[in-house]
Amino acid sequence: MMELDSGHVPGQMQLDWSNGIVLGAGVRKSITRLGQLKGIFRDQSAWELMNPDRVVYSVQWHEPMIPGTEGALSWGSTTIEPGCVGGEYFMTRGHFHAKRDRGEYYTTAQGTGMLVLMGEDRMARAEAMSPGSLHYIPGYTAHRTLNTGDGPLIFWACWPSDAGHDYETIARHGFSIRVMKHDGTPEIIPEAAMGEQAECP
Ligand code: M6P
Ligand code: ZN
Repeated sequence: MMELDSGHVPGQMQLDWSNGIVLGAGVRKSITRLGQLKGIFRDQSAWELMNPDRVVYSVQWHEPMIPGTEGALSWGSTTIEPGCVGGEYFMTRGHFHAKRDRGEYYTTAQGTGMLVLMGEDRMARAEAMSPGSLHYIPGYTAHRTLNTGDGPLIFWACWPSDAGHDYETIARHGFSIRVMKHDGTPEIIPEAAMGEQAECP
């Protein structure tokens, strides 16, 4: 079968919708473990005590065109495992798009979570995620997802293939709000108001 420059083999793709699985030729996959998330969680000493090999989230995606192709779209799922670090839920690294004006859609397939959105002015808000919830992420908006449930959080995403990921800005400045586990439920706390946090129950 013909192979495009992107490595994608044209052909029928299939989804296992509720489990976030992409089936077909040329599916890409990545796994992010705790050890790769230095500086993401607020409580560094709690993070250091945990197993660095523990999987926090995995992504699988279908990218039919060469990454960077203007006008092309990519499609994929993210599965965030349940867990927390120093009272903070397992979450994605989070990013702005390198091409800042590019937007993105998320929709939840399984589990419960929060989508944290933050503009370049650092104004932030969070949207609750549950099966069927649909989330539009406008351009110029950083986004990060957290699993607030006891099972996996699985959501689908569709993004422009030329959006790119700017992780550097988040690595330097973080998000302006955090979502903490407080008495078993999520609580949104401005970074500026964070005090000492309790250990995960
Ligand atoms: C979604 C999309 C992907 C992203 C992934 C994990 O599936 O937004 O582009 O890579 O979530 O998020 P992050 O890249 O911030 O770790
Ligand atoms: Zn994105």
